[in-house]
Amino acid sequence: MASKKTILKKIQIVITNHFDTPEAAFDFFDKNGNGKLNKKEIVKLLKQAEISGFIRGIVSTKLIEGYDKDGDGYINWKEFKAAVNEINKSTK
Ligand SMILES: [Ca+2]
Ligand SMILES: [Ca+2]
Repeated sequence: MASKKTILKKIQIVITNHFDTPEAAFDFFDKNGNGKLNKKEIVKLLKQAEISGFIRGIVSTKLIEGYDKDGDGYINWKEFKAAVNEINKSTK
């Protein structure tokens, strides 16, 4: 199974290589435009990041658990930005 670091690296690549800014990535994956990413939208991001379909479900759950600071079950822009910063640090 892919390590956490490999997964985060792939997410980072999608965000940095396919979008000009993290804002653009967030807006793109926020398909219903409600200003937060739900599990389904995060799974789409993971698909784009070429994370194996077998682990997308569990990885999206872990990401929400790890980065959903206000505990509403969604990743809002502030939480997404913090996650991106953390990922950038951890993959250096
Ligand atoms: Ca959304
Ligand atoms: Ca949240």
